[in-house]
Amino acid sequence: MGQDLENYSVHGVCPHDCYDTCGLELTLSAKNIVRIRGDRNHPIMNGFACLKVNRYLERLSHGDRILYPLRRTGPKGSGIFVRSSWAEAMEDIAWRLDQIIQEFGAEAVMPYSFSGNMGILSSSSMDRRFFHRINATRLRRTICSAAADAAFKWVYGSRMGPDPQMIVHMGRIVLWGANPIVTNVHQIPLLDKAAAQGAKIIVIDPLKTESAVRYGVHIALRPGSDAVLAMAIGRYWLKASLFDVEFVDKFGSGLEEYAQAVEPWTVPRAAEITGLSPFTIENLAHELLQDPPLLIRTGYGVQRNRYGAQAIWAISALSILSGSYRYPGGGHLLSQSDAFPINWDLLTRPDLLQGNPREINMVQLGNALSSARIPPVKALIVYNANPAATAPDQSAVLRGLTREDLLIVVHEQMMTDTAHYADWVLPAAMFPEVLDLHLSYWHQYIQLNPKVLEPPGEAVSNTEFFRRLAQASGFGQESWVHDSDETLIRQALQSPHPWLRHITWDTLQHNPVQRLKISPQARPFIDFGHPPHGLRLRPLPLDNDTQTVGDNPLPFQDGEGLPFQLLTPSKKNTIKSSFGNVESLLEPKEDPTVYMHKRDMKHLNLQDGDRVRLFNTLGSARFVARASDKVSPGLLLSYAVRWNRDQDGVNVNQLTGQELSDYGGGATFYDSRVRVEAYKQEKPL
Ligand SMILES: Nc1nc2c(c(=O)[nH]1)N[C@H]1C(S)=C(S)[C@@H](COP(=O)(O)OP(=O)(O)OC[C@H]3O[C@@H](n4cnc5c(=O)[nH]c(N)nc54)[C@H](O)[C@@H]3O)O[C@H]1N2
Ligand SMILES: Nc1nc2c(c(=O)[nH]1)N[C@H]1C(S)=C(S)[C@@H](COP(=O)(O)OP(=O)(O)OC[C@H]3O[C@@H](n4cnc5c(=O)[nH]c(N)nc54)[C@H](O)[C@@H]3O)O[C@H]1N2
Ligand code: SF4
Ligand SMILES: [Mo]
Repeated sequence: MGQDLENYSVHGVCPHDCYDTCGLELTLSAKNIVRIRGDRNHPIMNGFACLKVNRYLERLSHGDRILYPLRRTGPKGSGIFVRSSWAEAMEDIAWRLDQIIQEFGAEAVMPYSFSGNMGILSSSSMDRRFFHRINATRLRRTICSAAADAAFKWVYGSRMGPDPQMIVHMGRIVLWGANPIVTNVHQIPLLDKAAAQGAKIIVIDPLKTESAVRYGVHIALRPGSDAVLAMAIGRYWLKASLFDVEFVDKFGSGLEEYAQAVEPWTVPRAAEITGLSPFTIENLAHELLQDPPLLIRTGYGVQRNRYGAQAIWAISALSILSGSYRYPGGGHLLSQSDAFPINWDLLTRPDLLQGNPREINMVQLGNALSSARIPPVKALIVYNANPAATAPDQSAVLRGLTREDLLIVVHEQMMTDTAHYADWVLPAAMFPEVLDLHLSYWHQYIQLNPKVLEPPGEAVSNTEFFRRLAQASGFGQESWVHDSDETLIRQALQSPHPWLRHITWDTLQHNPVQRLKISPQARPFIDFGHPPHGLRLRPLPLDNDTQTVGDNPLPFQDGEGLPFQLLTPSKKNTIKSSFGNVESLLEPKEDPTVYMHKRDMKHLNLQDGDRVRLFNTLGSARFVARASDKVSPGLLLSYAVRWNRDQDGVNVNQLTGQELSDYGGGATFYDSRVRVEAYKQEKPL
């Protein structure tokens, strides 16, 4: 704690779904937070947070904040509520859940949550215990990274990578489907340092992003064609004997099957599919092997399509064939999610589950709510998520959310698009108001977030919400309900794993930021975490064989009169829909914008600033068209995710579908095909 006469500062952790998981410095005066900034003592933040979190005070006391339990009185989706009490809310919800379970069975109850607060308590502790105990439908939390996670596990056995701080020692860095200036801003000083020391940074992205411009070398391939590019490079290396035979012999497996799988992908054929020239592909194949160490830094953009898992597999193969893991800091960095060996079982208590309730993939929420299934979903409990804005096939989702026979409970901080559809809206606390422990999916620090403020009104943490719901549901006699937040953290840290040595509740009190006990020099999968099956080059056992890359020409060609492919990646000043209501972060009266290539605009007779409607068989939405050189012809760009309430009650997810990726059941947001029409006046499609 830093001190001056009246103000003092405490450590906090940014809870948002972002690679950086920033340590923050909260300055308090008379029990109010007066400033939030990046932690000056954290080795990665160096006192800097980001555009969004520098304005956090506005979010903390925002007019949209929900302060009391609210009961719906108007029609579903009208947003008409009256203030109620926790007692009344819990009694009514528990009674209705009980009725539903008696009539339809416990699988008629469905949780829906993702990463509103990434702390382990807020995202997966008491909530999981509650749903396990009642045997509710299990949610497959796939909306973000499931294809990549599954492919990564297939290849390497677990989701780990080199220490991100080692990137400064690399000779070659590939940013593959990642845009760190927007989504991982604390990587930028590290990349800049690497570049200043002579590293070559190559950006592989269909869009000319800010990161592509900053680092100069940009490979603008067609979206969804990464697996083809990576296979062609792998084949080229095999044919020219350019790969690291000794490394592959010692640590790899499945080379023969790999060679068979990549055989069709000659450089000319890959050039046709990727839209790159044969020279660019061959040149890239040579570039990747020069000036090691090589780090491939993949982002999630590369896997939000029907070939997403194959892309990750094929890119991973390059990290193995090049022997990049020989060097400390080299290899493939996508996620560190498995690097934190905490005791998930004690935290989430899968032992409370009886039997084997069905699973529903969250990408298919629309189908789950609006098409017949047995049992039907009769209760939806939403927390840490805003699916009315962020889930694909929004028409189906909104149709489901307006069902009068569906009990919808939303625990939220803000009156979001989803909260509008609720029967009950319950107020949720924000990060300075809750105790939590944070891991990261990028760096290797574990951090404590102490509670420094009382929540306003009657807001409660996620753990407290589920404790109250469990008690109202008749589980008050069971010990799992009564574990305090401190106990939950102590349980999570009960692990014999050497990486967590001395990281305990007590040491975290004095030192809230602690590095896992892994040497930055240790090489993943070589010095630790070596999978019994070796590093797998063997192709993925796809969930859906029809999705083998190359069998299906889409999304590489015009499809069914829908000539444009629409990409909807992350937006600089929001995190998905979070921050979408913080006025100072948004342009005044900012219009929903779609960026187009000027050749396409000319072809459609559009001027910069014209209004257009994008549509496909799923839905439609209105935008302002802007000419941009970020996109190539045939591509459209619109940053996600806006609040529906700011765009005719719908957003860009009107145009995205529920199809799953080739493996791992991931989302395919960036496979969206659309038509563009000048928009003059309202008319039915
Ligand atoms: N400011 C901000 N930060 C965020 C978020 C946010 O919304 N805003 N979201 C957070 C979340 S939830 C996540 S999951 C991460 C995601 O952050 P990233 O991992 O960076 O992923 P995306 O933003 O989805 O896309 C990154 C890039 O992939 C490109 N891309 C799209 N399709 C393809 C393709 O087929 N091939 C290739 N090679 N590239 C492609 C896009 O053009 C984009 O530039 O960021 C987190 N951080
Ligand atoms: N078109 C398109 N759609 C996308 C994507 C895309 O690239 N393109 N990306 C997808 C990806 S990668 C992701 S991860 C998803 C994210 O989708 P969501 O999980 O819906 O994420 P957010 O929009 O950030 O909404 C999180 C909500 O949780 C609330 N919240 C925050 N903290 C707490 C808390 O402690 N308790 C409770 N109860 N609530 C809290 C916030 O107020 C916010 O409304 O969106 C997906 N949607
Ligand atoms: S949103 Fe990301 S960059 Fe910004 S403070 Fe949070 S973790 Fe850091
Ligand atoms: Mo995500």
